[in-house]
Amino acid sequence: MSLLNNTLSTAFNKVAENVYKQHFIEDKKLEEEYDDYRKKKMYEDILYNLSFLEVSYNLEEDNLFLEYAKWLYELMVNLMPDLTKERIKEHMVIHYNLLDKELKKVLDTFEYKTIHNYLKNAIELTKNYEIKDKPSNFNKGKYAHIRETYLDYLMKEKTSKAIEYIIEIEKTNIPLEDIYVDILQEVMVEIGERWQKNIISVDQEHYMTSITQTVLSQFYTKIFSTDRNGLTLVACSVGSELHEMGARMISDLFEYHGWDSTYLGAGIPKKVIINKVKKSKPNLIILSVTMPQHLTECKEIIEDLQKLDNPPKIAVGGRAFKMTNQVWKKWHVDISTNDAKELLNWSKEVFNHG
Ligand code: B12
Repeated sequence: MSLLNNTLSTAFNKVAENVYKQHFIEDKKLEEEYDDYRKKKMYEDILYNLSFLEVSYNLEEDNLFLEYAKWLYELMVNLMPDLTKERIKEHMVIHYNLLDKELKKVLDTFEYKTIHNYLKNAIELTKNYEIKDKPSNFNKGKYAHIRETYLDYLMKEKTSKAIEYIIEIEKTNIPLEDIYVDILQEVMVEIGERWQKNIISVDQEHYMTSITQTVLSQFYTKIFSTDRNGLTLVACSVGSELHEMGARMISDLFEYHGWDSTYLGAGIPKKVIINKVKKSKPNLIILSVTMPQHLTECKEIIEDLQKLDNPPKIAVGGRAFKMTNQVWKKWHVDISTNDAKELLNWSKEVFNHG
C-alpha cells in the first residue's frame, strides 16, 4: 500500500496533465490571467503538489500537506500581485478539487479515502486562511544588528564588504557556533522569506547563498586546526535534495570540536551512503532533509543502516523535520535537533567529548 511504489508515482504525469487541462476548461478567466511563464509554473506546481501529497501519505503526516498548502497560498499571493487574495483562493480550491477528481480515478479505495481527506482539509484551510507575519528571530536579540548589516551588504551586492564584515565580527570573540547558527543560518532563513515574499529574485537568492558559503570557508583554518578527539562522522543531504548548507555547518562545527568529518554534500544516492558507512564505520551519520519530499528516502536509508553490523549513531534533521509531527520518533534514529549547536550538546553527552 505505498503510493510511492505504486499508483501515484507512475500516474503523476497523467494526473498532472488532466488537472492542468481541466483547470482551463472549468475556470475560463485563467487563460487571461496566466501568461506562458505562469502556465509553465502551474504545471510544475501540480507535480510538486502531488509529491507533497505522496510524502504526507507515505509517512502518515497529514499536517505536512496542510503546512505546504499554507506555504503555497502565500507564495502565489506574493507572486501574483495583480490578482486578489480571494481570486487566488478560488484558483487553489478549483485545483484541489480537480486533483481529488483525477486521483479518485487512479488510487485504490483506501488510498483515495486518505488523500481525499488531505485535500478536503487543504480546501477548508485555504478558504479561511489569513496571511500573518511569521515569528522571526532576524530583528531580535543581541546579533540583530550583525544580521541586518551582513544582509544589507548582500542586498547591495557588496561582496567583499559582506565577507570582510563577518571575518571582522569573528575576531570580536563571538563564538564560531553563534556565527554559524545564530547569525548566518538566521540570515539564510530571512533570505528564504524575502524570496517567498517576492522581495528578492532567484538570482539574488543564489548570489547570497554562494557568498555565505564563501564566508563559511573563511573559517577553515580555524576549524581544521583543533585537537582531534578520535571520533568520526559522515554527513550529507538526502536524495535529490539541493539544500546542503545545514549538513555542511554541522560538519564544520563538529570538525571544530575535534571530530574528523566527511561531508558528502547533496545528491548522494542511497547505495553510496550505505557503502560509505560500511567502509568508513563512522561513529555518527548526519542525514539532512530540507524538502519534505525526500523524507521517504531518508526513512529508507535509516532502515538500510539499521541492517548493518554495528550501525553508527544516526542523527536526522533539517527544515523538513520541523514541518512534521516529530516523525523521526517513529523511526530508529538516535536524535534529531533543531540546529547544529543542539546537536553538538547532545554529542558531548553521548560521546563524552569536549
Ligand atoms: C539557500 C536555499 C536554496 C538553495 C540551496 C543551495 C545550497 N547549496 O544549499 C537553492 C537555490 C538550490 C534552493 C533551491 C530550492 N529551494 Co530553497 N532555500 C534556500 C534557503 C534560502 C536557505 C537554506 C539554508 O541554507 N539554510 C541555512 C542552513 C544552515 O539551515 P538548515 O538547512 O535549516 O540547517 C540547520 C538546521 O535545520 C539543522 N539541521 C540541518 N540538517 C540537519 C541534520 C541533522 C542530523 C540535524 C540534527 C540537524 C540538522 O542544523 C542546521 C545548522 O544549524 C531556504 C530558506 C529556509 N528557511 O531554510 C529556502 C527554502 C528551503 N527553499 C525553498 C524552495 C521552495 C526551494 C525550491 C523548490 C525553489 C524552486 N522552485 O526551485 C528549490 C528546491 C531544490 C531542491 N530540489 O532541493 C523553500 C521550501 C518551502 C517548502 N515548501 O518546503 C524555502 C523554505 C524558502 C521559502 N521560505 O519558501 N534553495
